[in-house]
Amino acid sequence: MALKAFWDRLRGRDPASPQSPAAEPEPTPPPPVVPLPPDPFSPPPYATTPAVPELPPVPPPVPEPPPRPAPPIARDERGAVEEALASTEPDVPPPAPIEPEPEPAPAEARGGWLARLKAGLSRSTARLTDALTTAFRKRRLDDEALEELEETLISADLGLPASRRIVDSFRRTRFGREVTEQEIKAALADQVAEILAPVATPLVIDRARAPHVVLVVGVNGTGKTTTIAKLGQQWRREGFRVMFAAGDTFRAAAVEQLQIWGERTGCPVVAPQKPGADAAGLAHDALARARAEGAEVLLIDTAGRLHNKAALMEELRKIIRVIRKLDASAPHSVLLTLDATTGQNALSQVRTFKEMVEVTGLAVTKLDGSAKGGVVVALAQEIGLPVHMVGVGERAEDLRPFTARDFARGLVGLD
Ligand SMILES: Nc1nc2c(ncn2[C@@H]2O[C@H](COP(=O)(O)OP(=O)(O)OP(=O)(O)O)[C@@H](O)[C@H]2O)c(=O)[nH]1
Ligand SMILES: [Mg+2]
Repeated sequence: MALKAFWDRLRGRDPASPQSPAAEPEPTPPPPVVPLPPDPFSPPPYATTPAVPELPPVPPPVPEPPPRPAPPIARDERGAVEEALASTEPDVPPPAPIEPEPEPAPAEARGGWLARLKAGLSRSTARLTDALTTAFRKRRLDDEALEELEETLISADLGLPASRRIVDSFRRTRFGREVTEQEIKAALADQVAEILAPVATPLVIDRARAPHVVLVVGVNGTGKTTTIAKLGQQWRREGFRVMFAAGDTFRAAAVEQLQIWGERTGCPVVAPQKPGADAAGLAHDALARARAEGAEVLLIDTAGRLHNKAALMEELRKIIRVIRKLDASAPHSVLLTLDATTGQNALSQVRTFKEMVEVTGLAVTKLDGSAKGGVVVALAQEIGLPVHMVGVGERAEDLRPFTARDFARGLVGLD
């Protein structure tokens, strides 16, 4: 039922939304606040761009673009993020010309994203299930088997603490019993779901903030800009007025990428007038404009790569300092994007970004790729930050809430 409602909503048309003019380069005092129109679905009062074209009712299925290979991130824990931050990731290629977003066919909707999640997790799943099968077929769950289970879980990126926790639970409840592979898988899925459940929480927009400011941070290539586009689309369809700020001011291609997503999703974009403009000033202007124009959500994109960690930290902190001059409670969410294909490196990325800013939640992207999904369990156990959503593709629709049970069962290869 929930899926049907979801697709029904997806098929319903949003009112086309105009886009904004370019932002002022320097912070300016906010113009007087325009009162909100009473109907939240009415077009927002942003002034300028052409309407987003009406989508064809039932477009033919469009083949998925091949996922971009993950950026080369070092696996070494110490210094891995430093390296990732300093790496010379090539610029994101300019996005394709704007075309109407294809509506996914309903047939794909049913189980489509779960199937993609499972396909993406298959690398982790295969490793887990192969090892489980070998270790436990017609065997008692004795000390040796439990040790093998622990090694298997660690090598599937679940990390030592979560692996220990799972194995201890097996030891308590099933020790010495003969177990089937199915039993082990189901029990493992339950254990994993138990670890994930406390962190599986949605990012809830507080309309009273007007706007709720979401600062999106993360290593380059982890999916910040794409996740902003996906969130913009999702929240617009839920009736929120959403604005984007192109805070990754260094690269013209990054600004252009967000502008194109803005047009596709009907979200106005506040962009710098020239590359290299001060990101904090841009964020300040964007917040002033979002307030003045009655936006309910402001998503701020940021640069993932500066020449070193200290420079990135300074830039992010400055953005926060400056927007707090307008709203002392902003940003209301600091969303860290993590590329699931990088495995354990995600943990050191979270720790590094937590030192820089107060990260409030995670978006785990590229779970449709050859993901090392086990790391999400390690993140839940060792970091405990909310995992708000998962990315399962490159399209604006390819964002899903993170659900513990689905993920856990996908990880161990159960339907
Ligand atoms: N398959 C897949 N690809 C994704 C997903 N999310 C993002 N991508 C792709 O990953 C690449 C990088 O995404 P971006 O959103 O540009 O990443 P970014 O963090 O903004 O990168 P920088 O701006 O360089 O810091 C793009 O090619 C995206 O299409 C996802 O969930 N699945
Ligand atoms: Mg980007």
